[in-house]
Amino acid sequence: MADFKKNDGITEAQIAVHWKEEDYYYPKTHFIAQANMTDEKILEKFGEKNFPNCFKEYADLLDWYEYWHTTLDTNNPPFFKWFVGGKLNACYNCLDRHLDKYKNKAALHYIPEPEDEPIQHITYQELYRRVNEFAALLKDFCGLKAGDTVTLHMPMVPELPIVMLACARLGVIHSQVFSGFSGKACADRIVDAKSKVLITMDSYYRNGKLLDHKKKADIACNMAKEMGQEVEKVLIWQRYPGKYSSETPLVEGRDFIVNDVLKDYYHREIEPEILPSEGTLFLMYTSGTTGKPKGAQHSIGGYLSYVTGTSKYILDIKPEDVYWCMADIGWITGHSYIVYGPLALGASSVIFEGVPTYPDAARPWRIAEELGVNIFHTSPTAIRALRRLGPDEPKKFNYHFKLMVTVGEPIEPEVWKWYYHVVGKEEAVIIDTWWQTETGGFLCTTVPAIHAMKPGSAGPGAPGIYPAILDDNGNQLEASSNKAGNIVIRNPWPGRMLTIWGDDERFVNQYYRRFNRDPESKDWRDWPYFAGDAAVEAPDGYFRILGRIDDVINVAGHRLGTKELESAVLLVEEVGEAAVVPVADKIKGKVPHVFVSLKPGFSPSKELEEKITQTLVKEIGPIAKPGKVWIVPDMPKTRSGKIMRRVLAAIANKQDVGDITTLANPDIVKQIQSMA
Ligand code: 6R9
Repeated sequence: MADFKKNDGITEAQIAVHWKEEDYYYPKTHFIAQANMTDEKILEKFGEKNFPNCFKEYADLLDWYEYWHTTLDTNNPPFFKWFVGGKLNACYNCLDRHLDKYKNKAALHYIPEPEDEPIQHITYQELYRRVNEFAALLKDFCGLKAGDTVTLHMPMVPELPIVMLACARLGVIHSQVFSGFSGKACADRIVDAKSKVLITMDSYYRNGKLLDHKKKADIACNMAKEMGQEVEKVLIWQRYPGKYSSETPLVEGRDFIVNDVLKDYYHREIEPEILPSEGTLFLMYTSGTTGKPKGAQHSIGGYLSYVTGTSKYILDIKPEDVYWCMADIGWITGHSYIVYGPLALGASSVIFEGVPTYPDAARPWRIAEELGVNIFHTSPTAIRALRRLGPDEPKKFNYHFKLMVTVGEPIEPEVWKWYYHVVGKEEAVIIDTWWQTETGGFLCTTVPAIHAMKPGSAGPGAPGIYPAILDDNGNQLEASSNKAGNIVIRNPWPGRMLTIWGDDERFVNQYYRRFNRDPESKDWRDWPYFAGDAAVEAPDGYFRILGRIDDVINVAGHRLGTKELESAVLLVEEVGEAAVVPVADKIKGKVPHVFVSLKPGFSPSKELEEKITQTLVKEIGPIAKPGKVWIVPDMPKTRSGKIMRRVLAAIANKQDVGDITTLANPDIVKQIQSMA
């Protein structure tokens, strides 16, 4: 545990908080009249004196084969366990138990990108049947059983939740890799998860193009093999059943077309496995501060309780709602709030292929009108893009949202107001939900029928979540201090990951070492969860999130580790040193800027800049495309030789570089500035 790296802490810019507080907005009575949580008494149940039993409220929304004997086990902090002794199955809770009442109701509405392809409406009965068949295939054709891992590299198609739920039925741990990620990124995750099976699709649509996705599977398998992990079977779904739509040939003995193999499993039913609450449901990889992505390992009982409870009380989902979350299922938002939470409640959840602004910026509103969507969930990046490209489009469509969500990054009050007035037509409540891959579900948000909204501010802790702002020495900053600091969660909660897959030490170091008061303590109060975000608490107890304090760049709501990007840039032969810094961007929130110095004998050129860009796209994915590549004569460095990323970030963001007198080569700063 000695390798704990103290982060650079809160920057000066973050400490001084000078903004003007925004006005409050209030939920309309028609919303309050129908909401799932309107009674402040329920909220009071989540008060600190009822911890941890308050979370029984969420767990009781599920069906358990065996009830738990211990709500929260804190014997081995920070490895907290929830609902210990309880037995359940996540797939059973999302499907089987709804069949009596809802078998003919849509579980999923699938919207393919091409507008001339029909929307599919998949009932609970059909989803149940398809999940069972695929579970039979996983069991008998692949020999997978509870506790095994499998990697998915699937696009936004209904087959993705089908695969996830089939895994959950068997207790097989799924690890879905965002489809936009490269074959290399997929290989890293296959190796870390030790998966022997990869499930993918031949092709999918994005921005009007049918992309050959199977070719990434070949790259992933070849690279994984080089790293010592052999993928024995690749299961390939067809985007158009009956037709293989990829240029990439099948590999004999390894590759199988799911749509063909599945025929042997038609009409099969598989009993759901009876699994322990603290068993693992899935892995979700997220970028960390060192190069290697970390697999957030989520539990069955705690996670499912938490996402079901928050879907009910915060998203206000009811079975009769049409709920559309535009995130990709390859990110945590999609796992928690497209698949598991909504389906556990028997809702109708929309799955959307493509991007919100293609073929035009009216696309989301057309869909909302056609499907009667009444709950809408997206990110500030999407909202900014829709606002820029089609500011008046929402008015032309006849839809009515009761609730809208923003998640993934801080939202500027101006953008929030457009969302409220134009998209929400002043009818919808907005919740700004702050949380992370690691946390499973919402941490800060308003309860929509109870709390007033404040643009740009996430809100108080979610029910049963007690956040606090600590300075770098661990002292709590009072709400009235108007000072930014490290946001922590003072208590454990059921949605939090169990650990980092295969790396308990990194889990402790990353999230608990920073503010732990006593490593021997068994009292949860001594183990605040360190989120790695800077935030400020207003006097009303609302938290405003300012962004990451460590070196993770949040591009359009997706986290990229600077170290991962730098490692990729260093693959370019000419590059001697690389530093990647986040730069503010009007649309995406942040984009990476790449600074490189060249090896001797090479000189800067446009071609080389392009080569670096292409390498990042190839190694990581299009999401990593840099806003600018700066080929600099030298990096600003400390005397001990460390690259001063802070100075580079200030230059790229056109800010004051601050004190540079401690640099080994202060003159370089002016030279780099002159390149801006
Ligand atoms: C759910 C998700 C987590 C990081 C998080 C923070 C940023 C998320 C936010 C927000 C301001 C919000 N973040 N929601 N910042 N306001 N409502 O996005 O998970 O991909 O792991 O990212 O995103 O910086 O630490 P993940």
